Amino acid sequence: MPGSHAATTGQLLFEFKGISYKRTDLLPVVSWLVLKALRFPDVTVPAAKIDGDRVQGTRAIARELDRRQPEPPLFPPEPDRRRVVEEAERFGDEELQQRVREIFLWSARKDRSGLVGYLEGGKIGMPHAVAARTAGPFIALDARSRGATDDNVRQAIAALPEMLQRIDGWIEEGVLGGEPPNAADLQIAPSLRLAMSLDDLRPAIEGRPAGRLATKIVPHFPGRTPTVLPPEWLGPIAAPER
Ligand SMILES: N[C@@H](CCC(=O)N[C@@H](CS)C(=O)NCC(=O)O)C(=O)O
Repeated sequence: MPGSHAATTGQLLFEFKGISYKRTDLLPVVSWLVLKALRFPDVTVPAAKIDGDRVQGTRAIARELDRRQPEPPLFPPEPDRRRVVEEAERFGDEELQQRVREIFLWSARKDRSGLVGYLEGGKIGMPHAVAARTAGPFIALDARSRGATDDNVRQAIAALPEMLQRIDGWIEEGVLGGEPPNAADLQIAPSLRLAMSLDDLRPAIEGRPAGRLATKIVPHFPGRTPTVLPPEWLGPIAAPER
């Protein structure tokens, strides 16, 4: 769906290469069945059919697009610099993306009032308001299957300061935030933007280099979730008292 951070990375990768694509929007959980029916090996998006080949996962898509169309490159040519960008990309995929997913799914399950916004522009075969109103069981199932438990979400929030520090550090070192962006920029920015769509997390992100980079790469990210997390969980990202 339009508010999926991983799917946004998929789109950014095609757009970066200037390769046209047709987007199919799928609601969470329904997507599992559709992807299985289309014979994709896994049940996650982005999942792309490129000239008939099935390529699934943000990192696999980045490499496949680079292989098919080397210019503009998604990775620096020097092996040492490429290694660092690949590590930042891996962190974005395996750590940041999942932590943000846990916090988002937990929050969306608690308060579905903002859910309709994450469908903005999506063609899902039914009115968005109806999808949002009936999303409860789907969000609950998704949250359970993706480990959005109280414990995991508390840990995810506690891990945020270090993750943001790491991203700011990479920006300072020039690993991220260069012009043009690289695969790690395109991987990390949508996860930060999804995090910033949560009123609970935005204040901790928007004013720092990580937040500015995310907004530059993804100027508009759909959806907004009101404050819903227990205040005592937010201690690790609370603004220091003046
Ligand atoms: N880390 C992988 C997986 C992406 C992923 O988990 N995507 C989510 C959407 S953000 C998904 O397909 N979820 C299916 C579901 O949980 O229902 C990647 O970057 O491609």
